[in-house]
Amino acid sequence: MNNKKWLTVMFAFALMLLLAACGGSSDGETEDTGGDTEEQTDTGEDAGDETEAAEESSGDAQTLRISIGVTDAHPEYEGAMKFKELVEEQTDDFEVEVYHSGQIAGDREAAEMLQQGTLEITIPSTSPMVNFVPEYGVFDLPFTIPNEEVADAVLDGPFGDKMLGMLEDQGMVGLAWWENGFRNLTNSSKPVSSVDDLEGLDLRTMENDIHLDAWNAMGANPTPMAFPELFSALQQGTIDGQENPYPTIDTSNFYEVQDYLSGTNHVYTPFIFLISKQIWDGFSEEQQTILREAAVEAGKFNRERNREVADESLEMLKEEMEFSEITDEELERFRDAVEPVIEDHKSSIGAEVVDEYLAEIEKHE
Ligand code: TK8
Repeated sequence: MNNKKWLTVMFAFALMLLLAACGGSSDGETEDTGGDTEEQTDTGEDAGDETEAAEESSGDAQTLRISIGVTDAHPEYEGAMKFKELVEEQTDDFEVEVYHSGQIAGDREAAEMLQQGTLEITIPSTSPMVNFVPEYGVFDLPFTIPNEEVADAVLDGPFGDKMLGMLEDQGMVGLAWWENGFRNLTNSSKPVSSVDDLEGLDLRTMENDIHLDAWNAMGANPTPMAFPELFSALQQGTIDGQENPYPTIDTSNFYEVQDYLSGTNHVYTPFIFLISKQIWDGFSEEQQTILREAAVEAGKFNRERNREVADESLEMLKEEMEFSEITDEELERFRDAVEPVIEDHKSSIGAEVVDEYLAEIEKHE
């Protein structure tokens, strides 16, 4: 082969590689996105923006990616953007990127990525964390925390501090408590206003044995599933219903594929702000202080917004869905049905920590 011909072959080969590389990257971002098609287009665009922003910035700023499961209309996203603002106004050391709608991963998988150091930050529900630290199950005991004021007192006090520290052995550092909120049931087959109405309903639960057992005890037929898969499962009718706080039912558009809403308020789920320990250990004390304070501050903002949005969402959802109030008398029957589940799980969670949690609630009630 003469030189000229060789060059032509090389050029053609290089061009092929270039084309393959361009084609491969364009749809990667949207692949894992949950939710409906509209949401997928949305998240794809946003992810693209973030990437461009990261490329534009110069210097040695370290990128901190935050993965959340809910959409960019949710108060958790607002809190994550507040964290970004607070960190970036104090230091040039970090650049924060927020990935919503489970584009990176669902709660459990994101936590595993933190352990491996392949993702920096996630803000999951505490419930899937029982798969790492069983003590987190206290937060899954139904009908324990009665209102947001008690939730704040328990989480912001010594009990909350102790729980935050428990994931360190698992390679994750807990920096702050945020709020997912009180969970409420939705379904597509019938109004549910009593525990008897749950008979035979196929429900999605979080990946958590206490939730599974609780719904079984109440007569439903629960299946665990990661959050990013939930919208399409509801849409396709592979399950009848699910339970989540009002802001999520609203911002994940569940009301489009669910007709009935019940004000069960059966359990309060905190969000926990987690950073990879591998990555955290590489930061200076000063950097750690900035990140911790920003996580706490953004968490206060998130809780405040979450409560406002919960009220607004409920009003909106009442227009879109048939709402069933649960009477106090009926709620007693829900409580009675799950009572044995609390007893059963006491030993798997740890009897001592369960008693401590219940005493802490009682103190602030
Ligand atoms: C979002 C989840 C979610 C939770 C669930 O990542 O899985 O139902 O309530 O909102 O944390």
